[in-house]
Amino acid sequence: MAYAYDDQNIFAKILRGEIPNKTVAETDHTLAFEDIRPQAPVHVLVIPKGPYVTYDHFAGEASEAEIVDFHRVVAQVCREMEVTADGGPGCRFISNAGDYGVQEVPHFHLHVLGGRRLGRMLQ
Ligand code: IU
Repeated sequence: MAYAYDDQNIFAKILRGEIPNKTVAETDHTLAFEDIRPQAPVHVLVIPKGPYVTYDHFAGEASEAEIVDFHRVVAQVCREMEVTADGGPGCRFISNAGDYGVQEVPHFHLHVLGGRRLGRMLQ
């Protein structure tokens, strides 16, 4: 079954400029902005501008330019927020997908969480 994209989701509205956001970084293909309910001192969401529902949807169907750009923005966000693990304190990347992943917003987004020591998630 193919992914169906709902263009009324909240991140689609943010991308269309219908809802404000606190932008951290923006390129032609990618937007990074602060999460409205931060779970850590640094909590940035990185989203592609294209209509992708989950990480696997994006990774499978986006162009190489979109995929490379997205990941470069992730790296830029980590540098700007000073959460790289390269001599810095480190961070966590999370992307929830679908029902079992408890995804709230059906537009692919990567959470970048940092600024405090996070609890262990996977045993
Ligand atoms: P999830 O991975 O889909 O479960 O997380 C969605 C995130 O989007 C969550 O952390 C919310 O706080 C965040 N968010 C937001 O930043 N702005 C919004 O208007 C809404 C949700 I709705």
